[in-house]
Amino acid sequence: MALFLIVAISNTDISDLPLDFSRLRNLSRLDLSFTNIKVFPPEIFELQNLIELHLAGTKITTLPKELRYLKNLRHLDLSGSSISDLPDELYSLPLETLDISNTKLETISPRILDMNLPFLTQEASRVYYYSNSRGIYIQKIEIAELDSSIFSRPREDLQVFFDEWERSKVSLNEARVIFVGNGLVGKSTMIHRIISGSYVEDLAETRGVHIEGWLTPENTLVKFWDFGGQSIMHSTHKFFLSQRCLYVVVLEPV
Ligand SMILES: Nc1nc2c(ncn2[C@@H]2O[C@H](COP(=O)(O)OP(=O)(O)OP(=O)(O)O)[C@@H](O)[C@H]2O)c(=O)[nH]1
Ligand SMILES: [Mg+2]
Repeated sequence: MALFLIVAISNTDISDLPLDFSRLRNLSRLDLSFTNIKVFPPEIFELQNLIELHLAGTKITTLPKELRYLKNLRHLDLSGSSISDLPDELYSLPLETLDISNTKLETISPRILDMNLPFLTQEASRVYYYSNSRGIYIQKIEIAELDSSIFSRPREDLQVFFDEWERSKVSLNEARVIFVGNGLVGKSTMIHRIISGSYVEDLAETRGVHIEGWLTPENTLVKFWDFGGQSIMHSTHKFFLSQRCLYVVVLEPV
């Protein structure tokens, strides 16, 4: 007989779980939202049948690596909590919903893309268990190291962004040169001229962003980021603008 055990002690003053709490081996849903809990209770790791865990509005700042023991966890609600970092172990859980809305993270790992879940900006229903709301809820999220509105971009843009972002964290003998400007002003032609040394007419219109590498005689890899200039692309540019790169704004061909 399947036994579903649910414990909801949300909105209470508790700050720890009782020691023998871990004996509730069949617990499937645990709601500790808006309690005074400040540290992730280690008793939870024993609850290997846990499917849904709510820690919304708690003062928990970090999730321990032991999170990986919760092999059946499908729904994790961290909304409005004090969480500042997500451990890599989180990304190997079989999560169907992750709610990190209203949180302030210092950074976020590109591994969040491995979860293969859509990013959702609406408010989450608090009853994930009965709903089919698969996704990562990111309403009002703030991430210190990046502009969180990047998550509204298509997945391919996100992958390019995160790949480059990761690479920029290690010291590479590399430079980044970003070409922006309206359509048909000669951005791609100029890049082609620098790389090949020749002027070629009528290159194809650039769609999205095209990255081309050029190894200088000094052995520095210069990466040219060539943005499509159609106005529809302009809203994408800001996600790729960062410090430590050279910008070339192309105005018109002569
Ligand atoms: N006269 C003149 N034409 C140029 C020059 N550079 C490029 N062109 C021509 O202008 C057109 C557009 O050049 P592209 O390099 O594709 O322009 P782009 O800015 O990359 O355009 P998008 O990819 O649509 O954003 C092509 O027909 C080029 O041959 C230039 O210096 N002088
Ligand atoms: Mg172009």
